[in-house]
Amino acid sequence: MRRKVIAGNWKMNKTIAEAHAFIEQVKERLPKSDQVEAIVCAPFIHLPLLVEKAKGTNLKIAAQNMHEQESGAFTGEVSPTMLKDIGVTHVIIGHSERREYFAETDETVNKKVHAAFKHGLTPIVCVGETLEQREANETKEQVASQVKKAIARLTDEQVREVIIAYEPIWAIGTGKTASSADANEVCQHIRETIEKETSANIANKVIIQYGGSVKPTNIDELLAQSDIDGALVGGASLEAGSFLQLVEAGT
Ligand code: G2H
Repeated sequence: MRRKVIAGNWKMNKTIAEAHAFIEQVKERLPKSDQVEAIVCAPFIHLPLLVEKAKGTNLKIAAQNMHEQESGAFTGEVSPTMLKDIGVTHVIIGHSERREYFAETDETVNKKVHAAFKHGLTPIVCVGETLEQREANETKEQVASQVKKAIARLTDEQVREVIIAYEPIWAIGTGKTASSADANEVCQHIRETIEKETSANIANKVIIQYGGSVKPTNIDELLAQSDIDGALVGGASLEAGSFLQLVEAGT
């Protein structure tokens, strides 16, 4: 039985005061269940505060991106060494917004996934198809290709720890969600792809999230699917009450 993993992706939102208010409201009210893992993926500047405030709670704190190198002349970037140093546990890699606006490729995603493991961070790897690809019936092919390239040259033990977030690009922030059956079909295909690259034993342990306009009103149906083990949530994770409802749905 796989645990459920609910991750809130704040994207480029919140001031320090807002981040502070959120964590104060959330930390005491998180469900005490080992069946669900709650993660907040915040902008870099909020990470030290959130890590500090989340101490002693079940809440994990994640970055939304990182550079693949440990240090050096990369102006404006943040390294895995720095994230590990401040107590971050997870990092989103290859979100479609990074791929679209910051030229991230399957190759950079793979480098970052390796760097994450090297530094003891758990990668949440995002994959998903565009509307054009969906309409051309290329969803499974596209997603399988992204998954294979993301996990290339990892050990089986590392693949088992990867979290995959399936986010159809046309469903992100648009209010459109893939039907839970459609989302599950793609998540199943991701698991089969991982099985072919590793083994059934490993593939059955990998956490696969769905993302794209998830909210308290549709999360139950998504989590009830056989191969959806959680959610990566943007808009609906920004407000503490809504985030708590989403986490509660995983219990
Ligand atoms: C997809 C998701 C979070 P939203 O990007 O990663 O955002 O829930 O706002 O569609």
